[in-house]
Amino acid sequence: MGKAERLKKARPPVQKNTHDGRLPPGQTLTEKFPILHEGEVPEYDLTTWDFTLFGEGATKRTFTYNELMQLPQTTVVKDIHCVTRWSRFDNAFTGVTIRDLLKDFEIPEGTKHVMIYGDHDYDTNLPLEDLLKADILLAHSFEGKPLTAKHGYPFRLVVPHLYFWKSVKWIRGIEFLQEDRPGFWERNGFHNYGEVFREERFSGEDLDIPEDEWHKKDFD
Ligand SMILES: Nc1nc2c(c(=O)[nH]1)N[C@H]1C(S)=C(S)[C@@H](COP(=O)(O)O)O[C@H]1N2
Ligand SMILES: [Mo]
Repeated sequence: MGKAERLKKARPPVQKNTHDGRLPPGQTLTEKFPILHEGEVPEYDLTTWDFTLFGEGATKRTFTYNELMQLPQTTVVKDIHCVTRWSRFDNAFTGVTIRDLLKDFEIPEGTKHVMIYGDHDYDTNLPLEDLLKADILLAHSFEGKPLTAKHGYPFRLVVPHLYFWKSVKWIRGIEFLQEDRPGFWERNGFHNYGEVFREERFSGEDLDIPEDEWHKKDFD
């Protein structure tokens, strides 16, 4: 059974205190930081690591690790929400805002969506408008320290208003798309957009995820 199918079959959690509307529906608060991903944690040599902006009609632009670190640095403090029902408040991520990253990059005319790519072979789609929100970050640090390997070192995307599967770890590039296309989880039963307060968990039939799904995972 696929992940979406398994989660859909389970009982919904009893709704508890929603922290004055701050906790999205169906979520449980945790102070730990669960670790979730498909496949192995990649290892990198930062002298060969790179990050690429590309797409139809775009002039491809590649950044080294040092080039990204020299761009203006921003810290955002945000709540994050995983589709497996954990939420964590007040997470301080530091890095480069997508707005700063794209300052000298010409986004191809007609771009409405982007595909975000991460190792190993992970991808997820976003509307361009969402990517360009002021708080969207290419993050290298969490709570003032470099991201751990399991949380996405050296860089991950942070998209706080959508479920956390959109926040690609081990990010390697962004493709500018003329036509929307589903990414990995979007092809596997999850919602194309994933807004947390509207509970956009699945595509198609809207059922529930067990409260304890994420307790089975690793965390730090
Ligand atoms: N490259 C990559 N990024 C990924 C994933 C993945 O499998 N591969 N999983 C996503 C999912 S489903 C979640 S919930 C978050 C988890 O991030 P965390 O482990 O730092 O909590 O990473 C997202 N980013
Ligand atoms: Mo997830």
